[in-house]
Amino acid sequence: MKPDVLMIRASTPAVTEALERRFAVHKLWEAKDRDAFLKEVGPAIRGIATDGGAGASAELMRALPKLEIVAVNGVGVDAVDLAYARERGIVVANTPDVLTEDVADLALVLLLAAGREIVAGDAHVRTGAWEREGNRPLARRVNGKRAGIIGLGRIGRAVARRLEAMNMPIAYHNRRPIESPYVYYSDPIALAKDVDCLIVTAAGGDASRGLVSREVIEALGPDGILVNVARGSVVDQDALTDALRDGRLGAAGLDVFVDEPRVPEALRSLPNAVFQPHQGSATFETRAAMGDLVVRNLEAHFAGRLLPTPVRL
Ligand code: 8YV
Repeated sequence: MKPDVLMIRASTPAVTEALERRFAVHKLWEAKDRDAFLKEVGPAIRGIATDGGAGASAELMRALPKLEIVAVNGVGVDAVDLAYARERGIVVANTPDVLTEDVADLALVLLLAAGREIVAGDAHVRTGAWEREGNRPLARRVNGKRAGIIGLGRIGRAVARRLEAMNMPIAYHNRRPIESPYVYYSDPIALAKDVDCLIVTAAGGDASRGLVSREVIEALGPDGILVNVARGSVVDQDALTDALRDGRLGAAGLDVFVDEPRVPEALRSLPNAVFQPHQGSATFETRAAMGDLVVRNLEAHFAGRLLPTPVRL
């Protein structure tokens, strides 16, 4: 008998089919009455397939008494109640490494797009403003500027490699220094003071909540560029909005927000910010590799084998 797996959100047809070949898949997002659906299928569910945003709350896991594994289609597990999973002996898997280079690419895109005002330039051509009004004002250089990375993990290091190619001196903030060629700052405010561009690649969750505070944003200053491809929770979004509006921060490139997909109008309307709707890992290639890892983690678990990419709880 195929193990029963609860899918939280829709995935690509290929991933859904791969799951359906191996498991009895129950699609939570299709349920009209979530509670009634969980009451009906909940007692049989042994695995969850979810994504980084939806995760798995304690409330959801409580409705699944036979739950053994949560497989996340993403590297971030901040939306999974890890303490509850640990308590219940539920194992958690994620999809590290396969998305690293794509997320780093997007960080670089956002940094350059924010600095060089790519979106406004595009509109200038598209709307005919170039012909009507003439050239656009000058924009900020990015290459050679000092870069700070908040969270020098796998993705942070992949960003750093790209910035090295752009001749940017690199410093970073982690909770503790790690083996790396870059300058360590224990204080994110001091780091922001000393750099021109700050790129946020830290894991989400309580440990990093509000780490890029009002003070950090102020320290980055009116010529500074902030890029966030991590989680909206790492940055004080209200402070960021205020600083961008008042010119106390130069520009921002944001792929992630506090309450996705809701982005406050006050932030959305700012001309010195460039946005993406949480697209860091959203390429055909990476999403296929992530989906494959989700399937392989579930498969390994139900076959009694070691998981390819377990999360240490
Ligand atoms: C996606 C992500 O949001 O890996 C993560 O932590 O944020 C992303 O890859 C998502 O989980 C894809 O379904």
